[in-house]
Amino acid sequence: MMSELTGSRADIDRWIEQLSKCEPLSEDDIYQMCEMAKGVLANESNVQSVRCPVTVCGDIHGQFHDLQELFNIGGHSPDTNYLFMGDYVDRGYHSVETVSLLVALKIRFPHRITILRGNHESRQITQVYGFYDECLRKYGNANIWQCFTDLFDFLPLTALIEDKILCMHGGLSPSIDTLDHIRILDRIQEIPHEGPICDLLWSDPEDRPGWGISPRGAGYTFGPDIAETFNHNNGLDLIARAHQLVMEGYNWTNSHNVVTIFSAPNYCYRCGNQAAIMGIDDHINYAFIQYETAPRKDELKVTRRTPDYFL
Ligand SMILES: [Mn+2]
Repeated sequence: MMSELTGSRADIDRWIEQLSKCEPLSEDDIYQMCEMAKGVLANESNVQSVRCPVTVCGDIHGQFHDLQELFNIGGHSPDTNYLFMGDYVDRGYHSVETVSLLVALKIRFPHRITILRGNHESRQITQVYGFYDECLRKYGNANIWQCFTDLFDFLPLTALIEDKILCMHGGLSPSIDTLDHIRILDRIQEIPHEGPICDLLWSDPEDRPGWGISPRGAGYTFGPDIAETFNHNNGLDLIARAHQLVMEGYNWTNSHNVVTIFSAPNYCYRCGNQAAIMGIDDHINYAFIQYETAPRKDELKVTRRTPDYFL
């Protein structure tokens, strides 16, 4: 067991250096890091305030070398402020290193990086889509998986940039009309199968007006009218979200009320998509930066068994 609960700044810097080489941390280091991260994240709001400038990122899904490419293109932390909208784990080959690095950066630079919860930051989903198996493979037992999934309960559900851009992993919920409805949710729990927390992490925008049944089996689809009304009633310019593969890396929907950002290029090492991040400057002007996959000799033979790109 570790001798103390709180690591020093030197410990965290050592973790970041090790993780930057794509080397997993020891089990003791992970325990210590996750305990520190719980302390940081427990103090954040369900609607975490974020200031400009900031760069907004979508799904990463364990594609560690593409996360490094993202930092090469967007700037390294803490020189660039980042907001990640969830889905750090599953699918890709390096979920452990990816989520470890983002959590280490969060505790080292808590005001420079915001990490939201995605629908894959869940005990149930990670047992099906790769993170659980990867933890077993890399650590020989499920302790690290339990440690991380316990931490995931503390991740904020949404972020609000300069009171104008609302960011979440999935989308809107018929149970939520105002930002205060999100603020009062008790988020420290496994993602429920239904209800407002589930919807924020699972819903998708759609061209058809109104609410619809989601083909994912969780969350809803919401049309341009729903997004327009929500943005108007809450004084918002835009909803930025992730969760869906889009071939250009970003995609406008819902009459420009919603933008989807997806930051895993060549998703699952075979989708052929571009990735994108959204840079927002001091004046809330935004611009998209697209990028391609980074070359990776060690992952050329990796194939995923599930062709379901919905999740
Ligand atoms: Mn997702």
